[in-house]
Amino acid sequence: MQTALRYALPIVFGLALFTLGSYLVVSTTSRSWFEDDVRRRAELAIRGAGDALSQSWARGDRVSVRRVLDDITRDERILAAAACAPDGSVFAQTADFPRSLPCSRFVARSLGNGQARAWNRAERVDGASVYLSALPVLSPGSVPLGAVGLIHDMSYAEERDALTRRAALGLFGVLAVSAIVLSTASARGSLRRFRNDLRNLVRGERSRGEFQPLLQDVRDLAAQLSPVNRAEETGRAWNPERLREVLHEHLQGEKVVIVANREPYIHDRDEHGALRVLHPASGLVTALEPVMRACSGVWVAHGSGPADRETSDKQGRIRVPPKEESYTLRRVWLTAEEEQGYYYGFSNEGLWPLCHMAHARPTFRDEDFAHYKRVNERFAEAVVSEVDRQDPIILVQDYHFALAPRLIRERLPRATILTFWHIPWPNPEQFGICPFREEVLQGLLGSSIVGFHVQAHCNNFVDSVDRYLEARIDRERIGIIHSGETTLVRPYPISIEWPNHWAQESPPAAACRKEVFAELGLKADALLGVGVDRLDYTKGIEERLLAVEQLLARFPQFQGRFTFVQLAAPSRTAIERYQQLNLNVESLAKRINERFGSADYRPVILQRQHHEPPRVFRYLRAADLCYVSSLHDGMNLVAKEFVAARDDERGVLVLSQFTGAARELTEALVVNPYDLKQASRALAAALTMRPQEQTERMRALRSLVSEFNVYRWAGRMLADAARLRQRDRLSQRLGGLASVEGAA
Ligand code: ADQ
Repeated sequence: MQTALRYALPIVFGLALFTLGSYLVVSTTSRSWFEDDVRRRAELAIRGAGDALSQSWARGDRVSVRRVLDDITRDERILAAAACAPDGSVFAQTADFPRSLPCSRFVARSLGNGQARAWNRAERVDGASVYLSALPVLSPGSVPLGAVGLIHDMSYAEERDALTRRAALGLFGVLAVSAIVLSTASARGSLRRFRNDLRNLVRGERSRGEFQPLLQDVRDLAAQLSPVNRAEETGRAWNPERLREVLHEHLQGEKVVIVANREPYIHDRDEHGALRVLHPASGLVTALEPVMRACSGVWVAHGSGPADRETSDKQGRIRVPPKEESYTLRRVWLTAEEEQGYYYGFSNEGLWPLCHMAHARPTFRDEDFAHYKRVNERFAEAVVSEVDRQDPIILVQDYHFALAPRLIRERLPRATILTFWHIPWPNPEQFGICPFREEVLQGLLGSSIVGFHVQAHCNNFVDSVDRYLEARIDRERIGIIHSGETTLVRPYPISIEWPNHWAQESPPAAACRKEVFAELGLKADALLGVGVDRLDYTKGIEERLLAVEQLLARFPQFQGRFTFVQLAAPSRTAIERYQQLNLNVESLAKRINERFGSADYRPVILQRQHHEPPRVFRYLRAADLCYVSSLHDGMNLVAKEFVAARDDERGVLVLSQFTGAARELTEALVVNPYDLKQASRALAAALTMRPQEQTERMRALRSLVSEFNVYRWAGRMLADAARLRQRDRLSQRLGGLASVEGAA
């Protein structure tokens, strides 16, 4: 034993020195990288503001300079900015610029001694680790106008340093224990072998088995340190890994809780009594499920499947996705009356038609709203029972839960609540007809951030708050200050996963075409159009079929050749308007088939049932065109799914201008679905489009959807949440500053 210690002690001592040395090198190097990065950001920010800043400053336009400073602080690492006049007074500053840092300091450093130069320094301000920069700003005639002072957040550098320290300590522990064990072994007669092995290890040559754990630790340490600065790389594609990085690095790996009415997996029994899992036809589920698989956490939803109870535990929990369990689905059980009032009543007979311009009259009933409130409370309670900290991140989804953000905030005041409204928001006049408008708005303002697909919906929401509540609107930063709390309002255009696993798992496009043509009994030279929707009046299915009728009437060359297949998932069938729509669509299809069909030709094929995604994708891959004719749609993911499905770069998307998607997918043939002449012309153009043009358009569309995918949607929202939390914490630490307000 003594011999062993004689060998072990110097080794352990050596290892301690080695680990300390490595820690100092890694820590100093990464600190200097951070500081370089910060300096570069400061220069880029000021250079980027360029003429706009100097010209506004030279004009004495404080409002414009303030706007430029606000833009600069959109960089998630720049916390506050001030434009400081040469006499040391403040010319303009962002709301959260700390009073403890006088402008005169920045001016003295960057404009002192008659010189204009950049100055940077790491400091602690009121206990917070920050980095200060001062950069001179010159007028177009090179006269110094003053200096811009920037405060950068350095808390992440500290966190990284603490991680490095922990990793180094851990490594030292493992190395020390291993050294003792190995030296005991070496003392038993294998000294020479031990030396050789150690030499090999140091040289990086292949080592023997006993060193494998040490090497693994070294690799782990390297892996732990490697993400430094990675998340900040620009131009990186958004994917599950990057989304996880945002969550782990910026939000310390907190789990995410999603609240949504629809569950991602519905359990059911088939006609033989066998258990099966269905994927609901829902844009929300399509978008959020891949996000949840990437992030993990809990999805709280209404348990609506006939076999849901028997597949869940006592609390209504089940791990999903089936066979690849990575997150928890927490089912909330509703009575038939609750479902009627909350879901069919207030949500779908009230808010849905209220928010869509599709000429359906909203119906508001007191008893529906009472159920809506009660169900929102039940979901808020379910959320509280699922979180494991006081400041969780909660993603509230859609118009079923307008009251939930406030109810959650009352129970968890420090929660970060991101609410995403998946449908349009109407203008204030239209919204004003809702008898419960104030409660709905107050409920939503319990959120830290409210997101919509497009800026126009954000503006409508802000205008509605302005019209109906006592609130202060910060139009520059698009924030609403209500009862002392701030809610940011931001556009986050939703998308789909990319690469899309349904598309990847489908047979090649040519095989899909063959299969679908055989299934529909089409001739090899037939032309196929496809529509995929929930059977909902906002999707413009009647207008779509009318456009097909016009196409066949105005362009007879397509008679006998063109078939339009509509996959329509029955939806909200308990509501009369939907029953009416079902009948209308059926009689329209019948009329067109009678007018243009023959014994072996049906121009319109209606498939009114739920289709599982593999089948939807087979149809999307088989078609010559996809027509999305929504009368009003927040985004419309079918349009993006069609693009994802076409890895053969063929097929034409005809897209309604009233979808959120039309703002992004400009290479589609964009139409007004009410204008049947225009729409039928677009269908004809799609059917006669040269393959080369199809490819060019499809390639452009695919490049766009691949970049602006759902991971980016979620990542940007989570990054904003992280920034909000960071600023909130910093504001608290800096003391006396407007807390959440400053984060806006
Ligand atoms: P939805 O109104 O449900 O979504 P959408 O975005 O088009 O509309 O998504 C529908 C989803 O259901 C797609 O994934 C589609 O493949 C699937 N689907 C449609 N018909 C189907 C069928 N017959 N069988 C099986 N699956 C079918 C709401 C808003 C949209 C917004 C999304 C996401 O109304 O504007 O884009 O949320 O925010």
